[in-house]
Amino acid sequence: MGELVVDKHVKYILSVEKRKDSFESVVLEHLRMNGAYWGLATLDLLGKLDALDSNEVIEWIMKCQHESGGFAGNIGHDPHMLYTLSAVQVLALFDKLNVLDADKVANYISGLQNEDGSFSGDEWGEVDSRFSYLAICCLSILHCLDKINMEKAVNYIASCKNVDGGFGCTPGGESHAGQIFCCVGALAITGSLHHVDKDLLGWWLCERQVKSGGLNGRPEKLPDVCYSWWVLSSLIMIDRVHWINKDKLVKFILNCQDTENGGISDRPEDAVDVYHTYFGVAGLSLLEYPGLKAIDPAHALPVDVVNRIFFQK
Ligand code: GRG
Ligand code: ZN
Repeated sequence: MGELVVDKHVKYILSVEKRKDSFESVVLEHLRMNGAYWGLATLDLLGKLDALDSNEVIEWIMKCQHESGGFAGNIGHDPHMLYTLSAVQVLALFDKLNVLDADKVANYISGLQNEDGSFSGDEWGEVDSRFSYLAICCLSILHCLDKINMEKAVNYIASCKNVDGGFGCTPGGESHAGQIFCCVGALAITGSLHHVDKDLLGWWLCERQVKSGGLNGRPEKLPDVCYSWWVLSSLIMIDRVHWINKDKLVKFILNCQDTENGGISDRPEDAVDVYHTYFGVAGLSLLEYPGLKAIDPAHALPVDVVNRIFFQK
């Protein structure tokens, strides 16, 4: 079996960061804040965050902030909860949370909580349990969880639970591994994991492993490297990670590498992208692959960064 080609992946991430006018960058322009988080978190897990000029990144991030306190995906775009969390996560990676007015960001987020405890993603109002996670994770990093109605927020997430033990995007919505990560992550951060039926959900999650060793996001679907994150992080948070075959999953992820030019794809032989590179490396970190920083399954940040946030002044 091949090994993780660390230097190639570092080179790949740095080259995408520089290629701001490439096809991929143009298509993903509105998502750049997300891309920054995926790319920089990958570099940090690989121990190479210092390969990049942090001042330039931080300056650009602050230009994406709106009067409302929320962040956009790029300069001149509209703010959204998704980009707001990515911006806060990248600043946390660089140990630069102090450049933020935390209350201002927290007010933007708390303003998106609805009467039933759910959250909208932006001013247009779409509701999804994903947004509950984004809000709770972001406020947790900013030490501002007291700005929302936590009891209602937790009850809303619990109302998205299904009879199969999984969670959907709204009450009654089909269980999907991505949505399960969001709901379990938010419940973990708020100390509310008693709402999860760990054995039932653990069983549903470990059934996501297919013959090739990879994980899918729901029954009958193809395996995909990103579910190494969505499924595995959830299994870890409910203490059931030993229910899957770790060695086979490591092999599946390593098989999705472009060993020549770097980067990881969704499944073997497909084209690589930054998103799957991040979730592949993050998955390997959860699997304790040697040489990688450990990652926190709930906050989706390296453990040393999370420790700095919560145990250091
Ligand atoms: C900080 C890690 C982190 C996340 C932020 C946005 C978010 C919170 C979480 C998204 C969770 C989610 C819904 C992930 C699923 C993404 C995905 C691969 C969707 C594809 O769904 P389908 O139905 O694909 O197109 P399948 O695999 O089911 O065929
Ligand atoms: Zn994927």
